[in-house]
Amino acid sequence: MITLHGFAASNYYNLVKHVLLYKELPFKEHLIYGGSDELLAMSPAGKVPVITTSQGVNISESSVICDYIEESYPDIPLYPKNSTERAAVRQIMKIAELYFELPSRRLIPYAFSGTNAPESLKNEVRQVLTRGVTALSRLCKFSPWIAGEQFTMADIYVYHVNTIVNAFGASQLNWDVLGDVPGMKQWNDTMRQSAIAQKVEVDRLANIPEFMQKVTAQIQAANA
Ligand SMILES: N[C@@H](CCC(=O)N[C@@H](CS)C(=O)NCC(=O)O)C(=O)O
Repeated sequence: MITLHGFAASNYYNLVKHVLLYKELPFKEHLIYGGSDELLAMSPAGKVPVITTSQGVNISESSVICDYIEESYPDIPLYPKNSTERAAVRQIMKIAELYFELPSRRLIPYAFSGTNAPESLKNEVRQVLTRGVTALSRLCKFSPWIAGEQFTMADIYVYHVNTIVNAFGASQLNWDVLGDVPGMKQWNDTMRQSAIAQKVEVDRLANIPEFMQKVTAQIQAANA
């Protein structure tokens, strides 16, 4: 059985969990936070999530884990059979990661410490997010799923990327980023209503108090 290591406040953790639940695979969850030797022993960059496969092999990096799960457990597929269509799905995922997720994450330290990000940083983040909005507006179909008729890995991936865009990019910049990608908000709402997304959200909310305690302790230690 797969073990999923990490914590439910992490959107990267949640997207892998969403994939496992969608594919109806049995798995165990092991609560672990960043910064521990135990995590470093499994995840070379010390990042969450990491999985331990049923063969006892550790794999980190969420998109790599998603591909591993798809290749090892193809019964409920999350990628199209056709390689060109698969590339289109992965292109959406990569663009969402580079131009939505990563710039939004740069604002997290300011949101957590309750300070205002410098205007220069906000401008940089705005520019990258604008590129993401333009690219995703060109690529996403929402007919009804993000890459077209088939529900794919990109639906799960971008849905969880969007939690970070909303929580940090949009809120810190006072900009409804998702609203600028035609069709994205409606699709995001549909995704949010799924039974799996609801379960993942319940677990996320349950983990937030403990996660925030860890974050606060880290901020205090850094300022001491
Ligand atoms: N590229 C990684 C990023 C994972 C990541 O940044 N995880 C965060 C939690 S959301 C983490 O482990 N943070 C702890 C740290 O950086 O020490 C992936 O796709 O899995």
